[in-house]
Amino acid sequence: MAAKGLFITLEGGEGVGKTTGMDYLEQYLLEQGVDLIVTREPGGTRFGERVRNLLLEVQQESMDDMAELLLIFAARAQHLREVIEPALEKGRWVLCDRFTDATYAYQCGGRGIDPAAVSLLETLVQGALRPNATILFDAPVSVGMARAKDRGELDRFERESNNFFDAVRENYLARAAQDGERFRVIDASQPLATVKESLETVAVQIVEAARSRGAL
Ligand code: T5A
Repeated sequence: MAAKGLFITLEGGEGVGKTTGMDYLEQYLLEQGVDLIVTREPGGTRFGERVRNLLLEVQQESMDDMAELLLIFAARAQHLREVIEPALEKGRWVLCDRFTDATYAYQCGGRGIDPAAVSLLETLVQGALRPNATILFDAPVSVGMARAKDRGELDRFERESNNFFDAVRENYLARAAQDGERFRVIDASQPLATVKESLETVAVQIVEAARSRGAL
């Protein structure tokens, strides 16, 4: 049976440079001969992209925090069954822009939902599947928000307060500190060239580890 692929997630607050970093990482891994797919959350399927629109669009009526959480996991269930799990089974690597660490950071850190509720849904929807490696792009909230604002109209999350985003960042950093084996933290406040260098160091480590385990 073919070896299972690697599941790599990119995380971080608003506008920190995940999408830019993803393009760079994808290019690097392709050059190393990795067979991969790139996807994102919320989204990644037709159903998930519709849920994404619901979650990100600015609405007249407020969205209940639990409704938001369940929508995120509904999109995730579809994404796992339709895209992520089949790719991993075929031995392909999956690069995903945000995954369940974002739910802990935003819905628990930001919204104040009990992490036990997220943990229950995580087990229900994902079973034992967790990312093999997670790259956390970390920058002060003011840096990420300035980049996001430069890009134009802010979405429903981007309109949250600085306190909300400080709590998101703290939650991410605490999770990274608890699981140093899975997380690699990159200082995303640096100029793009420096961020790319850090990303390359991380990518080399991931590829070498995969080669030494015979997974590549
Ligand atoms: N969400 C998601 C939850 O609440 N719970 C969940 O479980 C999940 C999965 C998704 C939203 O959903 C929420 C979180 C989010 O609010 P998103 O589009 O994935 O939205 O998240 P965003 O952070 O909004 O993604 P962005 O595309 O806005 O930000 P990126 O990808 O981090 O940043 P990027 O690469 O687009 O860069 C932003 C700008 O900065 C420049 C880029 O050129 C770009 O213009 N830039 C730099 N400039 C200077 N120096 C650098 N080092 C730079 N790096 C990038």
